[in-house]
Amino acid sequence: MVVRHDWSREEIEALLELPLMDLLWRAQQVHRTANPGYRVQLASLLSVKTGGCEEDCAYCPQSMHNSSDVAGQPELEVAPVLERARAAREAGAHRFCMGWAWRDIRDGAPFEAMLAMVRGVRALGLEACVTAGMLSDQQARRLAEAGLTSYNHNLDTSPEHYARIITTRTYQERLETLERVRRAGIGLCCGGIIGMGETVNDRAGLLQVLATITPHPESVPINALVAVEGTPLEDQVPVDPIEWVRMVAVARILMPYSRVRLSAGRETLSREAQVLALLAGADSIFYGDTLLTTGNPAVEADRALLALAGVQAEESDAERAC
Ligand code: SAM
Ligand code: DTB
Ligand code: SF4
Repeated sequence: MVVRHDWSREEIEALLELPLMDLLWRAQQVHRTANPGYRVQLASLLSVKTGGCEEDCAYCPQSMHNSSDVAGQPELEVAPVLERARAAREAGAHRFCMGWAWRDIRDGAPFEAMLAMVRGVRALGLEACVTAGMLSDQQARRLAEAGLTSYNHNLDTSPEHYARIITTRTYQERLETLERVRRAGIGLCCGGIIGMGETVNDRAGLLQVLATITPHPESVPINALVAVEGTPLEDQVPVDPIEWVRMVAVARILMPYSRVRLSAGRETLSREAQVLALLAGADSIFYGDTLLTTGNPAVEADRALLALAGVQAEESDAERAC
């Protein structure tokens, strides 16, 4: 299969607007070639540092610029985080993702604790992912040495729509963070959000930036906005589930070997829409009843969803060794 990095925005917009049956057929062909076992990765999330963030991301309940109910809380310590990682592994997770509501990573004790968490999660046989804002080359190198599998830093939307969503950090700064992660040899997890008032052309613009990153990000989270009270986006109309499926399908076609992860927003999506998203080529979900601060489907519901769709969860190294 040819993997391209030169998609134009027009080509991508045309894919987003294909008749649904044609789009699903194309996505299926790519997906079945790239992932013949139809394995789905289960990734559990934990917010290590919640709330009180200096950035003004319009969607985020953790921003100090917004008046959501999320109160700033002290950071979790290493031992309880590893306890949660162990529990996630017991529940069947393959990757454990940890989030910090920071503009950028702070050196000193909090960073040393982050490194200890990464080492501990890896020692449990799980993939480790961190999302904590911008970082320096030195911090990226130390995270790589600690065994970090992947760093999540999203572009969120198109370069044009971005300034309507975030003003305290530029698109260019985000791209530079992604470069630092790559230079350190850490896997890249980078995606965005739909349902923030963007046009189809904006969605194509986001996908174009992602699909021209060489090599493609190893994982691409597709979030549907969770419109949280107290954020400037609290009144956004929920995204049409079929548009969410289209976004997943086009991400799959453009980035055949990347994990396309169904991220925020699944709690309010029907079982049928989620099955359609799996059909469209999604091969990962966030697994566990909370994301960072908002809800996610229960573990039992997700197990039932995978069984219904007839797809298997990826096994962790620990399970494989058994
Ligand atoms: N502070 C770090 C950062 O911004 O990179 C890490 C945490 S941040 C919460 C991770 C990502 O979660 C954001 O980039 C955004 O894409 C997603 N996110 C946050 N709030 C969301 C919401 N209400 N709905 C959908 N996605 C959301
Ligand atoms: C991503 O793209 N989505 C996840 C993860 N990466 C860190 C976070 C979703 C957060 C949804 C809002 C909340 O729970 O606070
Ligand atoms: Fe802070 Fe990240 Fe939320 Fe933006 S998305 S306000 S950077 S925690």
